[in-house]
Amino acid sequence: MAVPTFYIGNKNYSSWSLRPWLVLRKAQLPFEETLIPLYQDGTKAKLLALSSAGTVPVLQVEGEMIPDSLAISEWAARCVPNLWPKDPGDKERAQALCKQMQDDFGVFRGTAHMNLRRRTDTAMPKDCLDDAARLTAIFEDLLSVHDGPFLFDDWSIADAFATPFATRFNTYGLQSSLKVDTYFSELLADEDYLEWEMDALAEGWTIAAVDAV
Ligand SMILES: N[C@@H](CCC(=O)N[C@@H](CS)C(=O)NCC(=O)O)C(=O)O
Repeated sequence: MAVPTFYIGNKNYSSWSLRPWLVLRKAQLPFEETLIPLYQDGTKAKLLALSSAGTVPVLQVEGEMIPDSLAISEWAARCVPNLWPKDPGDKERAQALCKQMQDDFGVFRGTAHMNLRRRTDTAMPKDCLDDAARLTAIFEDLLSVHDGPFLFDDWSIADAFATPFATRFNTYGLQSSLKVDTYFSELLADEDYLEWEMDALAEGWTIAAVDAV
């Protein structure tokens, strides 16, 4: 099989790209990375040439284009074992949580954008903080019933999906509980994440509206 090509957005800003990138790394599946800088002249045409969704990430496997971060993660989980929790109930809960992390928490995601370079103590609006608190309450519950250090004990795709949220707590100086803070520290000390972050810090592209938050 030819090495898959993985199309991603800017590492500083593209939370959707970070998630399956971490999954592919943990799966130790080889891939060639192609980065498409977002929101520049010609970006949308390049994205639409990859898939009708017109977004990144997209994984090209042989002739097949797989758009969507969760679909790419599911593809990786079909290739190698143990990317989802072993316990069937936990696996279902992890899959549902990933879907929720994709679709829900829109106020938090849309206000406190992922922006790895940035550190700010700008006060975030109450609805954003409430949305963030709703998410951390879910993490707190999971961390209370498992032994850690991850949401379902061993690292799983759910932790890849939680990682962009952890970065937002750093960027915007948000508070959470000791248990959730410890979990976020674990995610942000991960060697694959740190490699992604190093690349992000070296990028020259900026998205003014996101940097202005
Ligand atoms: N549901 C998709 C969402 C992907 C998405 O919204 N990607 C953003 C990048 S972070 C994008 O490509 N935006 C460019 C655009 O919409 O023009 C997924 O999970 O992969």
